[in-house]
Amino acid sequence: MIQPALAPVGAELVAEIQRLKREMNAVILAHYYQDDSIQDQADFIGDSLQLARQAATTSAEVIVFCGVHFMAETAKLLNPAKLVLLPDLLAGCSLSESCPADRFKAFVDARPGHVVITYVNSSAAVKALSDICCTSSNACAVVRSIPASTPIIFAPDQFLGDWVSRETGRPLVLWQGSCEVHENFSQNAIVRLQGEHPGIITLVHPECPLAVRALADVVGSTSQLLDAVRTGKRDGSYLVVTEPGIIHQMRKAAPGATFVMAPAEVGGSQIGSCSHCNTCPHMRRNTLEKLYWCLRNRAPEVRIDPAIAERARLPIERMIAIG
Ligand code: CIZ
Repeated sequence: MIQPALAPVGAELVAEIQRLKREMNAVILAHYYQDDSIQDQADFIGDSLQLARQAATTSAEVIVFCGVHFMAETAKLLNPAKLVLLPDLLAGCSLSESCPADRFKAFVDARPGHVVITYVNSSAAVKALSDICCTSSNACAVVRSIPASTPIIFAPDQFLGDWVSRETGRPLVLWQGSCEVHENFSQNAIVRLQGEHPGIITLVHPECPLAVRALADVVGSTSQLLDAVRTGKRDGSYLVVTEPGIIHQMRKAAPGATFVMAPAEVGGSQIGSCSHCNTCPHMRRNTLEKLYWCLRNRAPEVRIDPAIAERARLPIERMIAIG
């Protein structure tokens, strides 16, 4: 199809997105790390576990996944017959890329007898090598579901794995992957901000290194951090140490509260911190305009090799069954 040169703008763009969505019986799922403007067009906003659950039960014919590639792949694995669209197919994930399937296979093969737990932030090919998946919301529950005598490989996030190991008291064999956003928050800047805002409540994602988690009042997944705001002080101050897209829903949950974004470290602590380097460049590849074109063109579509999909589905279904 030949695209007209320009997408509509402003209110017309939003109206067209909603019209196309209704016309094609599509559901728009958006992750908390998406731009505010995309979250506002979504039918469901959530973390990857909540969105996987939505994808597993939706009656819509088309799933438009506003997130990164592995999340849309999860939706496709759960809905092999449905059209699953991702506004920008290049919206990847540094964590997922830190665990290539061939190297992971060698790692697993070298450790027979281990149960393999894979964070959903991984490719379908890596999930296909796994026994069960987890998200940051349910990682501890998934680890606890494995008999205490069984050794566990946990991949790909070393920092999430370290947190889960400390929370559950279970030793885990960790793949040494990491998320380029979460591993880079500035410890010095967090300490400085805590000093400047006495009483501020520090919310930290478990993909952050131990030294940053040690500064937290609450460590949890995006939905758990959002819950901490929902149930916390309505007029409190919160220091948010995860991708700042989540702040859009936090502000809606507690309009009277103050939210301070933690900055990233640039060039080592001697050089300083950057308040713009904490957004995920991959998540932010999706834009409202690309969402419009993807509905309009019914593309780009997420596809998975059927042989890989067959093996990758089971670990996700096992995770969803754990709840
Ligand atoms: O699991 C997810 O959705 C991610 C990437 C973060 C979180 O904690 O929700």
